Amino acid sequence: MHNENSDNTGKLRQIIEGKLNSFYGRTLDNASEEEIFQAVALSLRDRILERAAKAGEEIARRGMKTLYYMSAEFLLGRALVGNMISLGVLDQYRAVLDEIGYPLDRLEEQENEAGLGNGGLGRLAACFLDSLSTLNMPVIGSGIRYEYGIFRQRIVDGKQVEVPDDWTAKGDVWSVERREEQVEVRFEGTVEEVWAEQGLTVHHTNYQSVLAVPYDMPVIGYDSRTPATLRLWRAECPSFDLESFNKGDYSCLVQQRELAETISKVLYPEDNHIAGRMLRLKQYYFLASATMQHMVREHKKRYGDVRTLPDKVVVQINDTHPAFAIPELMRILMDEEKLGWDEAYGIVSRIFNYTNHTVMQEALEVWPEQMFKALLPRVYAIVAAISDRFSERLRKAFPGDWDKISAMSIIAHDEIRMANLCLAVCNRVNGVSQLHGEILQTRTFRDFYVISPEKFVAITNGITQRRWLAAANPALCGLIHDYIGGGFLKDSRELERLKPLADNPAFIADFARVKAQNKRCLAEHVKKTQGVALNPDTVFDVQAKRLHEYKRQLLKVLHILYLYNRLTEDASFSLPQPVTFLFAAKASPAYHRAKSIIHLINAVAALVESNPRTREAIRVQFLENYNVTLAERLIPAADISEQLSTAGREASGTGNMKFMLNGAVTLGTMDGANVEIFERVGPNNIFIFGARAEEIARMERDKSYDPKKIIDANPDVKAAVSRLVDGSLPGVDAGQFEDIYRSLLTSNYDPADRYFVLYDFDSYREVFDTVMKAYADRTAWTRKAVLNTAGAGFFSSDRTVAEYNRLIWHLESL
Ligand code: 26W
Repeated sequence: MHNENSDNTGKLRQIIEGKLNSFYGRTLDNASEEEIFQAVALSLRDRILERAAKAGEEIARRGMKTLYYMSAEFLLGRALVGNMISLGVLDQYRAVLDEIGYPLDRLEEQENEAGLGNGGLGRLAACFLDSLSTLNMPVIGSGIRYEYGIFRQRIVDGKQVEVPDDWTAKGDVWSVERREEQVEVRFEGTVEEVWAEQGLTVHHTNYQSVLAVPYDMPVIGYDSRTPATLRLWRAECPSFDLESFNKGDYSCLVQQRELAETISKVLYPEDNHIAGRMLRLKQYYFLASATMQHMVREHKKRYGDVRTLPDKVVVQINDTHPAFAIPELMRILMDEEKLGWDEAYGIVSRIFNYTNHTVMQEALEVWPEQMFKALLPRVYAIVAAISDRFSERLRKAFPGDWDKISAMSIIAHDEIRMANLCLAVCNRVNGVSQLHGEILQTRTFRDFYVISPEKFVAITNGITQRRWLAAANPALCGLIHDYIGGGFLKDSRELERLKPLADNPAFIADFARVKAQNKRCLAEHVKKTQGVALNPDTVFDVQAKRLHEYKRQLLKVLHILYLYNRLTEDASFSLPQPVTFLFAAKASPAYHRAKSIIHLINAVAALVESNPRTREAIRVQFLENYNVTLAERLIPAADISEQLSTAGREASGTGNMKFMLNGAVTLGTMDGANVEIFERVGPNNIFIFGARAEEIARMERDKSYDPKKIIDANPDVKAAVSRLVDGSLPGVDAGQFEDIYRSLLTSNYDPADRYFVLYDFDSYREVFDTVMKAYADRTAWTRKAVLNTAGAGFFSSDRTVAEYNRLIWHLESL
């Protein structure tokens, strides 16, 4: 055994050295740490690509159906350790890297994470690829290879500053460029329809061409024979056309080149809000067209006939952003493959499925009709035709009900509504938690549910336990492994076997020790990166997610101000133990109120710090630059998981699942997947507060909520809110937080306190009190933590993906 291991490490060392030699002309002695990282990564990529080659051949040979998972975002994070775990070579690599003097924990810092997403939707796509590969299902993820991912966040004087994220600055070791598979994407120009004997011919002239060049990143799941392909498209200018060059049109050419290359330049950092920007429209059509051209080309190469497409492919579109794929496939089938409308539509309507991720009105994607028409004349004509036919259907379904017909139309009021297009055409439409699915059917898309109830499904989100337990929390993973074996990595339901261990004192002690260790690690990391010392012996109470009003970071801030007031005014008031409130969140750069809330968090942190009595009891720390890599350190160190969204607004949440899996106890509203977490852990192991979704909906309907009444009736709320504007926050200009204050109390075009922060305040305060008392009984608390980990099996993305497969995709496993 010992010999075999040292043989293996010897071989592995040779392989890494070989990569150093052939790629960089270096040896282990003179290579830089960066080169070592690249060599190690390349050695892993080789293994993955070998499996991919075999799997690809087998999939083609058996004629297996393939899923195209289309998404404008894939929030992958770092790949190094995850790939080692998936390939089952982590220990081997660890040993070799120790031996050559580049311990893995240090080497992994060489990798810039691929942050090609904003938050939940993008990270979900990444978890799905891991799970699909783990289940050996054929999948191509299709996205955009943004040159700049989500911005890096610095905090300067308490305020967010955005820094460009040049994630490929050191190259991109994992990807394979496939230039020979490039396709051309056409924008603008004029379209002419010519009817001749052979049928319709469409002439598109004077268009602008952009090249879409694919970069394939293999993503391998745990112990998988079938790596997923993540195909990311990069926009390039077509090669110089000599004629215009000679005509002296040089500057025009340079302009066009720039235009082309801006398409994949940067990820839009808005989350749950969409402004009708032309460049964004270009990005989304670019993705759609490249993917559909590639899909049809592959299919024809393999099977010859586009009519069999629905037997061989299925497309899932991750929210509406890739929905241009629908008219684009129509275009290809009609204009290029010469099918008639009905036949083309029959194919398209069997292929596409749409996942909705938000009920926030401002996130529903609509495009100005004129912009759309000018940019995509042919695709516009197809959408208009789909829209006309759908309207006819609506007139039959709802005769005379013009309001309803207009609300459901695809094109109306000079706008193109992408969700309505998806609802009209797709085979299945799904919500991402049970509650969210219900809200889609009964409210958001109620009228669509009336005409096509069979389309609607709800599939609760999930997360991959490989990344969010094995990679992020090796200590806890090891502990679980020692007690119940490693089966849970492939079959998450095995985590249930931890349940009886909640009453095993040895296990409880081990579990608590791991948590304490993770808290120390986080504290060390924060010390290193931000230069501040956290006390790991305090409770770590964490709210980490995008900054958005509906997620109600503000509720927590007001509660901290309340605690500050009580601690400074009432000598008899105390907390059972000191608490560190950790916030981590990026705000969209144009979302001023969200940025202001970040500033407020930092101002409140300074206020708490300025007083000796409050400083002892509580501490507020904002952690810079929340991304996948930070999440992997932060989540394993959390005691309390704050999930405070206004009930009915958070479609699912997936952070809630990551915290739960890592033994944090949820303090949250009955929203999104929190409802299902509650059902799985039971009322003793979760802390629920606040108005339920129906109550909120009722108040919204009858406009009965008036936050002023709450302020007047509750002096604690009043005192906390007053702090926003009474000049008592240190280092803050007068009027700085006026806007936040007004958002709570004044209605202008928005209702006052539209997210019911003050309404839920008292309920939050009460439950926080209960949480603090519960935490004081350390054994009882750890028991709750264990039961959370034990109950998290359901929330594996393996289960989610299996459900999509059963209800929508119908793929076979290799
Ligand atoms: C185009 C602007 C834009 C960008 C992103 C609009 C909307 C989005 C996403 C739909 C926002 C998002 O990430 N939604 C989150 O999706 C997660 C995965 O399903 C859910 O768990 C979260 O509740 C939901 O907010």
